[in-house]
Amino acid sequence: PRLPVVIVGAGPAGLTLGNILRAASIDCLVLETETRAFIEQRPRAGVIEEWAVRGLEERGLAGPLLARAERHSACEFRFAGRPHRIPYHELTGRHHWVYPQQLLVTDLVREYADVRGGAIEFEVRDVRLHGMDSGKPAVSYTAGDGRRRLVGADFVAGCDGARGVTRTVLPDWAKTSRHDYGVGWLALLAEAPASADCVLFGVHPRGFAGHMPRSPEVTRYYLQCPPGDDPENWPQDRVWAELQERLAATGRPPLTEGPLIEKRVLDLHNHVVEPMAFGRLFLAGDAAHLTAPIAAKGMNLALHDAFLLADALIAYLTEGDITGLSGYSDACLRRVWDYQEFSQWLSDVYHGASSGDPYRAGTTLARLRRLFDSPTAAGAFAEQYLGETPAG
Ligand code: RFL
Repeated sequence: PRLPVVIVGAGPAGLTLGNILRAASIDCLVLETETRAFIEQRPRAGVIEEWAVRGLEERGLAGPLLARAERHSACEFRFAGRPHRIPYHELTGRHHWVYPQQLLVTDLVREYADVRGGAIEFEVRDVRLHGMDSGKPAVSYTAGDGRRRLVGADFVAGCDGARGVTRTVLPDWAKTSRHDYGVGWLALLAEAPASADCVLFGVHPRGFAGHMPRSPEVTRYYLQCPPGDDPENWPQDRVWAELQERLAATGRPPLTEGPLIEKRVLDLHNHVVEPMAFGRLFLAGDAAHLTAPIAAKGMNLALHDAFLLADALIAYLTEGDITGLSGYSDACLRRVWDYQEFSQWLSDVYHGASSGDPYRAGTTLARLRRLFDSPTAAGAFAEQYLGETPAG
């Protein structure tokens, strides 16, 4: 069999792409290593930028999100025991939408497979790409029934995330740029309601701490820790004591504690693959660029790529217009690099005070003062935080 598009990976990038292609009556097949139940329950991101929500809405993919997501208007830094609110909606007219990634994935799978009649295979193994720079590109994989299959595909979308395989067929001349922050974050999910009406960033000499509301029952927290630290070093009491201390601020109540239902250490690093395309292969999302959760950008970039790739594939497959595909990598990478730069800036703000380097601590303090005292600086921050940048 031969298909116009095979999509490897059923994350936000792959499923968004599949949905848009199906709406244009383009046949595709999504291949996913995990089960449907697993991807519908995998908790990760939670923040979606307003332009991305608009993009989903324009493509008929935001129904449940618009009904259930919370809109946030501000974030708050906590520094030297004091709260500093950045009212980003007042500054830019834009919001952040809080909607757990697993709910978005659930909505997208349902729409793709159950409503738009898209083909999807779960629990596949050993996906391999063949002849991406030839006239006969194909994908082979072991299906759930154990049989090896070979599918011809005019185009392959590599949407298989940071640990995927599609990226590995890029030729030697493709460039991977890496940045290691040298910092670990203990990523936590607490069965507890949020402790504030917004995202909190604790910049503290003991290390960064973050509070990210997810749902009425669950809140994500982050605690800076040494890279490679063992989550077992962080029993419940220690976690809450550190969070309470790093996020304390006068006039604000203590955090609402609850059982920790996820506890894992992330070593913060980023990478960017350039170009994001090779022959008939087009990468999208984390498969092409990993962004540590510092600025909550990864899922947004995955959606941005998926919108551009879908439009480009539709233009080519329905009208023979190649311009979108030719410009795809450059168009994605503008926003990717813009967000990389912001993540680096924000990482310095988060981690400078605890770096042990008095020079970095001094420049961090200067950045924070500017952010708190200058409406112009706060406005520029808000623009980048919300992704409303000229790069888009
Ligand atoms: P995904 O979501 O990783 O999906 C890839 C899919 O491909 C499957 N797969 C394969 N399938 C077939 N063959 C193979 N060989 C395969 N290898 C893998 C995987 O099972 C999976 O289903 O990539 P995608 O679609 O590019 O989406 C990217 C986002 O998931 C990611 O950027 C975000 O989760 C990052 N992120 C955040 N992003 C935000 O925008 N806002 C946030 O608040 C935010 N918080 C986070 C995050 C990531 C986190 N972790 C766990 C790294 C918080 C955390 C803790």
